[in-house]
Amino acid sequence: MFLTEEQEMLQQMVRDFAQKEVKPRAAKFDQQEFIDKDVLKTMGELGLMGICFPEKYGGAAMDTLSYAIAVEELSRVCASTGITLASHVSLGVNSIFQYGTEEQKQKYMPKLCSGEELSSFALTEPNAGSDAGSTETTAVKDGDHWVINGAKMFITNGSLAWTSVITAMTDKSRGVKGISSFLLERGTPGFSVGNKIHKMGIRGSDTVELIFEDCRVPVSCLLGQINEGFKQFMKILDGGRISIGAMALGIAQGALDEALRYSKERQQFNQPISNFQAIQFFLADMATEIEAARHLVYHAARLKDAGKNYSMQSSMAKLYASEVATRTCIKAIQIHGGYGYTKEYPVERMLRDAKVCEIGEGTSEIQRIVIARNLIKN
Ligand code: COS
Repeated sequence: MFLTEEQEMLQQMVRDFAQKEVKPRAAKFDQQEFIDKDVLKTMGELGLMGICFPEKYGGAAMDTLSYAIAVEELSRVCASTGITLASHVSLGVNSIFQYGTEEQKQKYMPKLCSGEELSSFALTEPNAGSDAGSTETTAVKDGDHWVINGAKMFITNGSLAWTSVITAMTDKSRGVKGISSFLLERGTPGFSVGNKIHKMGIRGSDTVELIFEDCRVPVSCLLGQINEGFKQFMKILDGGRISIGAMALGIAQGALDEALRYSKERQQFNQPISNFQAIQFFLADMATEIEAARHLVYHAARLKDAGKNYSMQSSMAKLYASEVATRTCIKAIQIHGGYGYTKEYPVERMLRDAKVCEIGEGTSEIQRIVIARNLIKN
C-alpha cells in the first residue's frame, strides 16, 4: 500500500526477522509468560527499539509509519513481542524524547534506543483506569526532593524496565491540572515491583504492579512541566494509539494468514474447504476489514509524520483495528473448526491477544468519547 522504498525495506526486514526468529517461539512465549531476551536484543540490533528517534540519541530516524509497520509485522506472529516494542517506543522512550531535558535525553535515550535497556510508562492505577485524571499516587515536595507514595497497575515492561515514567498528583486542589510526570530509575529506594499480572492474552509481555513507598527522588526527576502531566500523557497516548492500532492490525493479518492456509489444506467432502462459498465469504470479509483498518492506521501515522493533528484519527485507527482484530480471530477459529479451539493452532492465542487491544491504552468506549468530542468541538 503505497510505501516508500525505505518503508518497504524496513517491512521486509522486520517480516523476515518475525517469521524466522519470533513465530516459531510465539506459543512458547505465551506459555512461559516471558519473551526470550535474545529476541529483544536482536530487535535492538535491527534498530527497532529506537526506530523513530533522531540518530543523535541513538535512534534510527525513521518515520511513524515505518514504526507502525514494524509493530504490525511483529504482532502478525506474536502480539506479546509487538506490544513490548510499542510500549517501549511510544510510551516509555517517547515521553523522554518529548518532555525530557537535554540532559535526560542524553543520559537515557541511547541505551533505550539500542535495546540495551527497556522502558515503561506507568499511568494506570488500581482506581484510575479510564478515568486517568483520578490519579491517587502523590508526590510531595520536600526541599530539593519529591516524595512519592502510591501504586501503579497493569504496567507493561514494568519489571524489566530501567526507566519508568510515572504520574503523580503534585497539587490535588487543581485536579487534572495538578498531575506531574517523573522519570524514575530501577533500583531507586522506595520504588519496587509488585505482583506479576497473569493475563488472558499477550502473556509473553511483562505486566506488573509498581509500588512507591516514601520514594525520595531529586527534583531533577521531574519530566516536563510541573502540573502539566495530564496533557503530556494525553499527547503521548495519542501517538501510542497508532501503535496499538498497528498491533491489532498485525494480529488480524496473522489470523487471516492462518485461516487462508488452513482453508486450502483442510479437506472435507473430498475438497479443500476454501472451495466452499461459506468459507470464501468469511475470508473476503476478513481481508476487506483488515485493508480498511490498515488504511486508518497508516493514515494516522502519516498525519503524525506530516505534523498535522491526528488525535481523532489515532483513536479511530485503534478503535476500528481492535474490533476488526477480535472479529477476524473469531472467524479464523470458525474456519479451523474444532482444531481452532485447541492449542495445536495459533488462532486461539491470537483471539486472546486481540482482546486486549479493545482495552489497553484507552478502551473502545474511551476512543468513541475522544472521537465524538473531536467531532463536536470542530
Ligand atoms: N492532547 C492535549 N491535551 C488534551 C488531550 C489531548 N489528546 N486530551 C485532553 N487534553 C486536555 C484538555 O484540553 C483539557 O485541558 P483544558 O481544560 O486546558 O482544555 C485537559 O486535558 C483535561 O481534559 P478532559 O477534560 O477532556 O479530561 P477528562 O478527565 O474528561 O478525560 C479522557 C478525558 C476520558 C479522554 C481521558 O481521561 C482518557 O483518555 N482516558 C483513558 C486513559 C487511558 O487511555 N488509559 C490507558 C492507559 S494505558 S498506557
